[in-house]
Amino acid sequence: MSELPIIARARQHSEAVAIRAVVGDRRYSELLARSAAFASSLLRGDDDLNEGRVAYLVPAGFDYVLVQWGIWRAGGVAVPLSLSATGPELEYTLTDSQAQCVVVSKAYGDKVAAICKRLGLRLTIVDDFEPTDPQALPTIDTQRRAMILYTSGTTSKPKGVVTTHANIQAQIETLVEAWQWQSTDRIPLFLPLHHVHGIINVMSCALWSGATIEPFPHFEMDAVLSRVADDAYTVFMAVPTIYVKMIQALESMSESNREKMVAGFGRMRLMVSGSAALPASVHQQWTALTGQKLLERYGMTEIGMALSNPYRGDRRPGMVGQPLPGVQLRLKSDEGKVITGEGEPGEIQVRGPSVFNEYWHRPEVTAASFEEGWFRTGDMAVLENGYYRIMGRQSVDIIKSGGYKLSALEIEATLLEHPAVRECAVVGVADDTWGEAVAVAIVLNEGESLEMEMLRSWCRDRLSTYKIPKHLHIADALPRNAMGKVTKPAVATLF
Ligand code: MLC
Ligand code: AMP
Repeated sequence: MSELPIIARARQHSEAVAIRAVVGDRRYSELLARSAAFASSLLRGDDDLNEGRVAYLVPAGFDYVLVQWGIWRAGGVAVPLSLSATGPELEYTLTDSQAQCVVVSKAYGDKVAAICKRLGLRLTIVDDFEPTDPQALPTIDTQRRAMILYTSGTTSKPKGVVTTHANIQAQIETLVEAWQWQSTDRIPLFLPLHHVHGIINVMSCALWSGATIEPFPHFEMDAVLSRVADDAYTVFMAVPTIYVKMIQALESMSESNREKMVAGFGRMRLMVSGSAALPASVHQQWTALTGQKLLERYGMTEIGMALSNPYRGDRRPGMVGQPLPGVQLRLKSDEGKVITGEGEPGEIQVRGPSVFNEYWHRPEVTAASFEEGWFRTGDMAVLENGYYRIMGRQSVDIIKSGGYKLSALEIEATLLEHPAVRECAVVGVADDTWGEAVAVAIVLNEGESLEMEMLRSWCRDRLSTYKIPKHLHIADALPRNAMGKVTKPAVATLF
């Protein structure tokens, strides 16, 4: 019986340590056994979940992997939820994905219990799961749907990006080859596990390779830096904000501490930055501090990783390199011409086995996002001396903050529910730490007043922290063009 590729790979290194944690090391053999048992418990006597969606709210660690693999081995579609999501955000994802059940770690039970009750969803606590007699697991074709990741964009609410097992395999294999993943690798995992950066680039590439993951519930700077000083890692992957924060921390600590950490970074075989533009100045500062040349790459939920600086060769600050193995990429000009030369900007379009299947139950949106079989990323780039450089995005309504993609429209729709707000316009403004920070210009209802702190505390139950505006401007009117449409570039100048 053929098995899912990631499971078959795990059997090849079953005695290696998969997850290293304070509570004890866990081997691949344990992941294989526990995920099979968990799959049986999800099946509850059925033969196959037949692509039923199973959502889960579990922090990084052994349980996260066993739940994800268990869902896959039972024939389900994995829908990872954000640990920092608010109640309304969780409810939206559970409803939109038509999840049939939710798996949580005990610590997160309270966060979802009431929602599950209201929506009539079965709630399973992974900590309480007791293996029963394992049942036969279904054979899963790799063309079947495997995962739905929610991503914000030019629609008000996030869309579910569906990938098949074959898509995921392609997204992993290209990175394992290009960045020479090895079974001896050790990597910290502190990025959120509802996005590709954490799920594919860090967790799945490591597990595919028989490497060891050291999980953190979120980015705990002091703990991570102290492990770096211990030489705990060979590979490190983070978003630019994390490099900015680490530079600030290293520069403000005592010289003797700094030396230990810098030496730990210097000895790693690979350090990668991605998910947002890495300013050339940060790239250079990092090299000056640690001697490491960061490898910058470019990717997207819908396509996995597409462009990368070379593992061996010239890693150029400000550039994202060349297409990864198996990725076909072209630039299309505003006039609809395929660009063949250097120096002319165009939209990045991507084709190949790593490109997603569809937006969940949105066939028109899926169709509109492809052109002649190429996925339209909405990102602009230019080829310069053989390397691609990202120039920005076509839509002003997409903001990248701390590596998270945010929709200005989604934030505006929420803020419009505030009783004092008559009109509002959300924009991203340049920020040294966050890349972009969320800023909002608001026109108030008559007689109302609003201050930053009042707005922020009102937002806390409704929006994840990183979506909450950092800047507020109260305006008499929003700048509009001759057609009466709000002009966002003009709004941005208000901050
Ligand atoms: C948090 N804060 C922000 C903020 N996020 N302020 C402005 N903008 C933001 N985006 C504030 C909080 O309100 C709080 O303020 C303080 O910062 C600390 O909050 P925190 O949540 O504890 O922050 P921290 O843990 O430091 O988080 C920073 C981070 C995190 C960079 C570690 O944002 C992160 O994990 N980002 C990674 C996202 C990611 O993986 N993206 C990949 C998507 S996939 P106060 O006042 O309360 O102290 C993709 C494809 C690809 O993009 O190519 O990879
Ligand atoms: P997401 O939808 O969260 O997967 O975010 C994908 C988006 O992140 C891309 O469409 C780009 O806009 C942005 N992105 C990813 N990597 C880079 C990079 N190296 N430089 C600039 N932007 C990037």
